[in-house]
Amino acid sequence: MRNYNQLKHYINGEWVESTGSETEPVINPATEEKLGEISLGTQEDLDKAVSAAKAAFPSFSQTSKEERIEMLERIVEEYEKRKDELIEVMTDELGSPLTVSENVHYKMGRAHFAQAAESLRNFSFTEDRGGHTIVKDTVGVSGLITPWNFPTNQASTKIASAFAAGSPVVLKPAELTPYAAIILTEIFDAAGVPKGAFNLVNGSGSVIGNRISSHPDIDFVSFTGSAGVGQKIMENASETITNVALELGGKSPLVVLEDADLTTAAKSAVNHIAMNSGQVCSAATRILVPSSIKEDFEQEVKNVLPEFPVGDPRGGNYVGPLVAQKQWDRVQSYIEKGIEEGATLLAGGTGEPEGLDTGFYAKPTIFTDVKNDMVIAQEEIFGPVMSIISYDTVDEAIDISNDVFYGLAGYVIGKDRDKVRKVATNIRAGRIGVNNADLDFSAPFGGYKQSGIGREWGDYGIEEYLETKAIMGLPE
Ligand code: TAP
Repeated sequence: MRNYNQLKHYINGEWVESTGSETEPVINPATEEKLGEISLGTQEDLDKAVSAAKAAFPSFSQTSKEERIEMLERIVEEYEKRKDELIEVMTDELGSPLTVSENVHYKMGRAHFAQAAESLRNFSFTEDRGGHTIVKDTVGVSGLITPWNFPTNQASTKIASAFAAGSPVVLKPAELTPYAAIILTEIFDAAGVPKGAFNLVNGSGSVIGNRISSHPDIDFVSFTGSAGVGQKIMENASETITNVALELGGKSPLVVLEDADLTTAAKSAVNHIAMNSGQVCSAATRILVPSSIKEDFEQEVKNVLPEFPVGDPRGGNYVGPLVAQKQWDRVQSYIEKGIEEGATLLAGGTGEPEGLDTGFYAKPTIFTDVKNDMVIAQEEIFGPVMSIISYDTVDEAIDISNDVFYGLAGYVIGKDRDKVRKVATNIRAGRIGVNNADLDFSAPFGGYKQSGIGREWGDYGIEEYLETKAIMGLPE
């Protein structure tokens, strides 16, 4: 078993002691046992990390495209060497089932570095437009703040894009799941990322996160997490007119069309709330079903539910615990709210699943007869809770899909090409999945409305870390 204690921060190419003495325990959500501790960094630690990144900027931003592609490829090689540990750490700190740790968390983290190298190959940093030349310049020093639900993926997509653009970074991962980022740091070190180009400071959102979003030497802040914190980050960044990218979650619809294969649709719907215990920003949590087939769909959901067993993430189950007691309490309060609001409980409910008293396990919960204005249909629960909402016409399904503050993702399952196309093109969201289409890491990821600002992944992700300069009269 890996020794999880790492009380140092990584600044200017080396592991350094924290200037503070406070530490925070990291808890395994499946066993409720302490995995280890991290240091709660101070403002002084963060300021040192920013100074290191600032000092690295002139040389790192001037590295050639080829040098950066080679660096990203070395990162992929080192990442692959740490496969077993990355899988273990996802299971230990997040409670992710081993298969999900491998097939989702490990693979997504790797994919972003490989994709950034690939996107960079075809990326042009200059464009001659006759009268003038457009130059894409590195934005400067980037501050990255990541959440706990996809520790490898969320950090990797930001870091890969920043490195591709030549931007030195300072990363603050979530306190609940800091160890994946610690392994990533070791990977960058082994891959020869230049001194100061990558810096890691562990600590709280209120101290380190807050300082990142208001630091005068940070030129760009990329944040993934809750809408409330996103708003604070924007406020802080506005003092120095610092650019921000925000990925703030969603309340995504899955529109099941009348001619859909019901077993496929039911499995897909349940998978959305089961995968990662429903702690997924782009999960479909509002399942829109034609009134004419609602009862058949409900029955099919009940039939497929046992295919998603809840329990020990090391015991061959598909649904592990929630990340922490706080998240468990939050999910319970939403389930209570749904019952109070008059939705019909089709499966699950409050409390722990039978026999799972230790660990933060919640019951996969299916509500039906949900009205779109209920709290459980409007707010992001971030747990294994589904709301089935019925509709009569495709236009109504589109209206319901869009009647929410969020706009991160949308999904449609059905056979009629015209109806599928109509739903896919009319949902106001940044990413649409048709008939369980595979993920494509070169496609942009990000939200409309209160789901955020900006796009990550692939060439769109790289653009985030660039400024646009127009030069008139540039000599040949
Ligand atoms: P947040 O509080 O938003 O945490 C996300 C990150 O922001 C963490 O690294 C956090 O640090 C940091 N942070 C907290 N306060 C900050 C501040 N004032 N300034 C700068 N950074 C700050 O998310 P949470 O409490 O973990 O989860 C709450 C809810 O947010 C969830 O239930 C879910 O609805 C939503 N959420 C959405 C996403 C995605 S992918 N969109 C991801 C996670 C959560 P520390 O936590 O270490 O203090």
